[in-house]
Parts: sequence; structure tokens; C-alpha cells
Amino acid sequence: MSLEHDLESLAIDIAREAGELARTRREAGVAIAATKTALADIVTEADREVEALIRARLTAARPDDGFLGEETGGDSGESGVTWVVDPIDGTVNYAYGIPSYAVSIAAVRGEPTPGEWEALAGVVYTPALGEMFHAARGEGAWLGVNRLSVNPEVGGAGALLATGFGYDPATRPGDIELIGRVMPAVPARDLRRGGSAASDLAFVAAGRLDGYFERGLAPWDLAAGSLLVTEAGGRFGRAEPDGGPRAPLVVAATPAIFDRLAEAAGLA
Ligand code: LIP
Repeated sequence: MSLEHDLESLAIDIAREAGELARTRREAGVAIAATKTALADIVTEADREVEALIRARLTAARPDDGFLGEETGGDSGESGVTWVVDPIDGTVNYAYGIPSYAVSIAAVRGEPTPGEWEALAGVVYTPALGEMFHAARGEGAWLGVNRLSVNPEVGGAGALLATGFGYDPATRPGDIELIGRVMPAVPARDLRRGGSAASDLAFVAAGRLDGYFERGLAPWDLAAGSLLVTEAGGRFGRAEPDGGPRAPLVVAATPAIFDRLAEAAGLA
């Protein structure tokens, strides 16, 4: 078996165990442990506990790998492989009891920086729905045992798009202006705001969305989902801000609309 396949298999096993921990903690009740970059940017005790479990399992299995997690930060390794982990993506959904949250685990080679890394394997597991999206580089994207493919075309009614908003209220006007620019330009039939970037990217890979765009995502939000998109025949792009205060923009879509969406969204 390839390294990519082995990394994918390890990530699937760990994501399933971590997801079950997240789900059982949710059923028992969730406590907000702290806020981070803004009042709305919360972390729960479960976020911290789930990331600790993932990190322990990865270290036990591959002690020489690096790690970059949303809650505990980064440690470089010796192997050239780094795990990029969001223990609970869609934390606000999770805290409110909305079932749209995911465990996102990716293995990358090189600098753990979007645009610099080479994604080797990625898993997005949605514990409340029991859906295991997974991919190994060059080996396709899958939902369980079913091969995934982005929508080959978009119907006459327009594209079904998704987006999200940063936690900082100061970014809200720009996010809303972006939506107002993108929807007529693509054109979009409708817009979804699911609250989990990893799930949104997995849904593009599965053809449940035609495209997704958002500013301000962290590496752990997109590391696994972006590989799912490209392995499902989709396109993924990310642009750093052109000197302004804007946060990096991510665009993912079926090739049928990617160029129009990227241009409308301002992806350089
Ligand atoms: C979230 C993303 C979501 C975005 C939120 C937040 P978290 O990640 O998945 O798409 O709109 O602002 O970044 O904080 O739940 O891991």
C-alpha cells in the first residue's frame, strides 16, 4: 500500500474515535471553555479533549510526524509529514447543538502552510450524521465506499453556493458585500451557510454544493476538505490579501463554475 493510503487509513480510524468522543460529550452537555480571537470565537472543553485524543493517537502511531492543531498549535517533526487538525470544525454549531460539525484530519508534506504543503491524505468525519469523507492523494475522494465526484455541470437555475463569516464583526460588511457581488455574477440559485468549512468543502466534493467561498479560514479548516475537492475533480484556490486588511480568500467549486466564481470573488 502507498504512504498516502496508510495515512488515510490511520486518519479514518482516529477520526471515527474522536468523532464518537465529540458526539458523546455533546449529548452530555457542552461547556464553553474560553473565547479566542473574538467573543464569538469560542472553544469548548470538548474541542480541547478531542484534539488531545487525536494528538495522542497520532503520536503513538507516527511519533516522528509534525502536528498543527487549532487548539494546541504546532510542533514540527522529523518525518516530513505534518498532521493538520481541527478537532471540531463548526464549533459554534456544536455548542448550540446543531449537528453540522466535523472532525477534520489531514496529513501534509512540507511546510504546514496552505499553498506550500502537498496534501497526502484527508478525512472529514461528521459524527452526528455518521459520514466519513476521505481521500488519499491520487486515489480519489470517497464517502465511505462510494467514489465522489463534483457536479459536472450546473443547471439553468444557477449554482448552489455556500459561504461563511469570520468571527470578527468588523469583517461582516465585507463578507456581505462579497455575497452581493458573487451571487448575481456566477449566477447562484441559492446560498447556504452551514457553519463548518470542512463540511462545506466535503459537500462540494460530493456534488451537494456547486461551489463554496469564504474569507479568513485557518489552515486546519481547509486542509482535509481541499484535498477532497481536488480528488473529486473539483478546483480549489486560495489568495492571500492584496495588502489590505482582508483575510485570505478560499474558493472551491466544480470546474463548470470555478473561473466565474473565483473572478467574482476576487481570487487573484
Ligand atoms: C469555522 C469554520 C466556518 C467559519 C467559522 C469558523 P471553527 O471553524 O468552519 O466555516 O465560517 O467562522 O472559522 O472555528 O468552527 O473550527
